[in-house]
Amino acid sequence: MEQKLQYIQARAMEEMSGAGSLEDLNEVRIRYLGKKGELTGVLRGMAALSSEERPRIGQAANRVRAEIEARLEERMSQLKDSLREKKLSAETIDITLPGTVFSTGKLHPLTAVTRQIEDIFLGLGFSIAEGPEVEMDYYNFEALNLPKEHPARDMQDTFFITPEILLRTHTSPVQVRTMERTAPALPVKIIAPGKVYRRDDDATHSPMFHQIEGLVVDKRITFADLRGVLQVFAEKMFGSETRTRFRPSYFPFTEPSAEVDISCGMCGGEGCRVCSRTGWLEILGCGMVHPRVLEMSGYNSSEVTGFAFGMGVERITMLKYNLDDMRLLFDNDVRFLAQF
Ligand code: 2NM
Repeated sequence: MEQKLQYIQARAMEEMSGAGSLEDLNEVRIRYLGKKGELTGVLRGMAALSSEERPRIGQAANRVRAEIEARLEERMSQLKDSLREKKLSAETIDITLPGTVFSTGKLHPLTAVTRQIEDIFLGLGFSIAEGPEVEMDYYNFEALNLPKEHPARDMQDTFFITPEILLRTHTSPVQVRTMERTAPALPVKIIAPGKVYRRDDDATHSPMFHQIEGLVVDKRITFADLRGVLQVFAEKMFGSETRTRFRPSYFPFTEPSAEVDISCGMCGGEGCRVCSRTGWLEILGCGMVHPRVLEMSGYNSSEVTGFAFGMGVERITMLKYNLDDMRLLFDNDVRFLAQF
């Protein structure tokens, strides 16, 4: 009997080692430990043994059973591991294949140009100031030396909310608010970017457009400072070859005032279709802040001077990308926007 048990154990061990799959292993288990299995058969046969033999054989049979079960567990985890290995090595990933291409979108050209202008002036030590688009008549006109009966008020057709509240026609009210808040402290060195509104609508005018105005107020600020800052701006924005030209002009809030042209980047100043054969392109207006504007905002104009300038972001963008119709910037046609 004991010999038979040893023989069963030896064969069971050999067959478990030889099992090449979990299915094979399960068949071995059923063959030996199942209801009609070989070891089960031996245990049944124990009824015929004498009461002296029975405990000894019983113990031996249980030991064989335990050893088969232990080997069964071990072999099962071996087979599971090798199955997993096989699956993993079959799932090879070719890391040289191109990855999934995600469409990232891009900044609107007006946003890109605004940020570029901001970066240039931040680099020159300016801070960015913001203010309300719905503004009081006082900040938009009165404090800028534009009293109610002033003819220059017609230059900007205004959207009024009430007789005293309107949509700002320029970002100058932000400059005024900043001076009012800062005075008498010095210096003021800000740019004010943002939306402005005028009653205009054609190929070159939109009722809403974007402006960036700059303002420097300090002791001994001169027109030479203005020219230097705008020359640096022109070179950084349009290329280091760019020249500037200051033509006398008029704004109620500056004296003297000027309009600034840059040399045409298309023809280098020779004259072409882009610059209407003049060699120059107008980019902004500027001037020395009117003493009355400084005074109204709380500065002593006999001790303090300042310069200011203002540019249209749409105009700068159209020049930079050679666009002929401003409405392209507002249509939001992705076929146009995807080109930048
Ligand atoms: C321009 C042209 C000239 C300007 C003036 C001021 C302020 F608030 F200081 F008076 N802000 N911006 C100014 C001057 C704006 O835009 C064409």
